[in-house]
Amino acid sequence: MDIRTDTKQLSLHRPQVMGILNTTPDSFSDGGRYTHLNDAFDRAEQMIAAGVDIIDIGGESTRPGAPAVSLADELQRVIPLIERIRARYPDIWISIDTSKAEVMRHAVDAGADLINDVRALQEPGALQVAAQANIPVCIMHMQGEPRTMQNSPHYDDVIKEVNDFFAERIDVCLQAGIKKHNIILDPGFGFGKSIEHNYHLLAHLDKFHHFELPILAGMSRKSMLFKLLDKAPAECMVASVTGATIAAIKGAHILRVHDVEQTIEAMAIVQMVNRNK
Ligand code: PT1
Repeated sequence: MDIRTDTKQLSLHRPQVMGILNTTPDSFSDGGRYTHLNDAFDRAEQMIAAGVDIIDIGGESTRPGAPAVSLADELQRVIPLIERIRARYPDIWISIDTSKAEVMRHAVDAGADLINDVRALQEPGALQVAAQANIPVCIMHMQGEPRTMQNSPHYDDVIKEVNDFFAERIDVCLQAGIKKHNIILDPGFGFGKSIEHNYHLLAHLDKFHHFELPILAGMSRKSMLFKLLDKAPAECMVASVTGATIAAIKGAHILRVHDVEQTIEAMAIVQMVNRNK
């Protein structure tokens, strides 16, 4: 299994690490736009030096309760950063984490190789932009909207409902002209799910392999880890690497993480175990 663009190819025979590069302004730092861009670029360089496979750039926070972001703000946060990374590192995979068709379009023009959409291309125009771009797209399951999704998540059967959602969205994507080999599936850890729902999904992650599509998993520093441990998100590195490791053992192909260096080490171990099966 692999993912491809016209100019790049990424083999998914060993788990691939997607490093999170957040560009949402930190309320504790009042550095200007330029400082912010420099800091984000420095972090991208660190991740590349560590051997990251994909850099995921997002300008809208989708954590529980996060507010919406305007199109202008989102573009201003992500586009200059994509351009700068692309100019300096032509070969690194760049992913754009957005739901807005306009952001997708500009990001692809600036050099993004993958569209990562937590709203699974359900916003106006997104399907068309993804089809036109002809690059891999990650479609994620979410119940509700980030602002309210954790209020009272409910499922009769979370595996079945995520499965049904994937089946329906794959159908819609194919009808819009997106190629099957460009679709990546993500169960959406933390998106309208209780702690129990999240661990049930992790325990049964292999139940999504029948689509024969790559699986992306993102648990890094999420409440399913830090609430369980009664810690702050930033103190959950070991738990995050453990979550990524379990997902990889259950066959996840791409792990979306903050702790790139540590997760790369863990994935080297997983790969050796897989090779000796
Ligand atoms: C994800 C993901 C994402 N997560 C993909 N993209 C976030 N494909 C952003 C919490 O419970 O899993 N897959 N883009 C971040 N979202 C969250 C959600 C962060 C929940 C934190 C929590 O703490």
